[in-house]
Amino acid sequence: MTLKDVCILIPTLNEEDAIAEVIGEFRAMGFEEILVIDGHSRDRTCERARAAGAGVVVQSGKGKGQALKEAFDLIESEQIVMIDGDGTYLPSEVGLLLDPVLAGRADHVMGNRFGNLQEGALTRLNSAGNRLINFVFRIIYDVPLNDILTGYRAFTREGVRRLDLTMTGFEIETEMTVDSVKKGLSILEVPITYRARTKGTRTKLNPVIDGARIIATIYRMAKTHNPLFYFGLMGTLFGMAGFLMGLFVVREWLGTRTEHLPLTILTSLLIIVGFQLFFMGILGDAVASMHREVLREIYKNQKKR
Ligand SMILES: Nc1nc2c(ncn2[C@@H]2O[C@H](COP(=O)(O)OP(=O)(O)OP(=O)(O)O)[C@@H](O)[C@H]2O)c(=O)[nH]1
Ligand SMILES: [Mg+2]
Repeated sequence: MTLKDVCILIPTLNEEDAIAEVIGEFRAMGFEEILVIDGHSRDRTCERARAAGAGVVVQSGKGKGQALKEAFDLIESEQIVMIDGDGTYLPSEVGLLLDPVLAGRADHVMGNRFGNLQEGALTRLNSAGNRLINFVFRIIYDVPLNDILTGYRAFTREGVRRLDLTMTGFEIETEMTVDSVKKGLSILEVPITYRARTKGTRTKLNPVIDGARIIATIYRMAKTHNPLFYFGLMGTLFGMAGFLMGLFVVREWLGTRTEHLPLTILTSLLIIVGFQLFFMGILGDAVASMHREVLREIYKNQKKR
């Protein structure tokens, strides 16, 4: 196994002030296969990346997710490291991520930015948003990961091939993490450094819009992984609404003998729908566990062959 079997993958969009240094550091360490997947930068990112010794492909569509998916299909190296092109991650820490993959100890290694989060690297809003998102993830998926949105990761190509990625934007990291959990890849989290972006570069991430999209993705993907949570949450909301309305109806009747017929019907409907959703969750849960078992068997057999 040599560094020749490793591809360094860097998505970029207008990162002319940072990209050359990121590539240069990897080249200095002996990495030869460096692929920049560019999102139609309007600055000199592509020229600088080429001059620094990387292969450059301009993505066919839009968004970081679309870029990464397109790049994964192009890469033939056995191991893949992905890193942002904005200078926020340290190329010198690549060993932390790559070594476990090379040693066969993990299919997917994730760099935990909270390991060494430097001043100014995350705005207060982004930091709070990240922590909230990780908290929600841990509740739904019950996997002890601390930084599911990290942009510094290493994979085996085999691991990446097993992922079904559909998101085009900044939801891609969520999808990579969640689908790795669903597919049963061996995941490892290692603490890394996260710096403030290189001067002159600008974020493409909108904390409110992208944050909401990410939480929606986590919840939506729970439908097949944790149906009890997915349907249970909806069922609880319906049930609670029914319960509160019922409380009102009963109090009115006990107090003044006033009957609220339409509200009574609505109350019963809400409670019934709430219970039904809950039972759907229980059924879904059984189906999901059976499906997981089948997948595991199939994968085990594939590996044996
Ligand atoms: N190819 C491609 N790359 C993108 C696109 N959007 C962002 N990127 C790159 O993806 C990486 C991450 O984007 P950032 O804007 O830094 O987002 P972030 O790291 O989540 O947020 P910050 O904390 O603000 O750095 C950077 O290298 C961007 O240049 C895109 O649409 N296409
Ligand atoms: Mg960044």
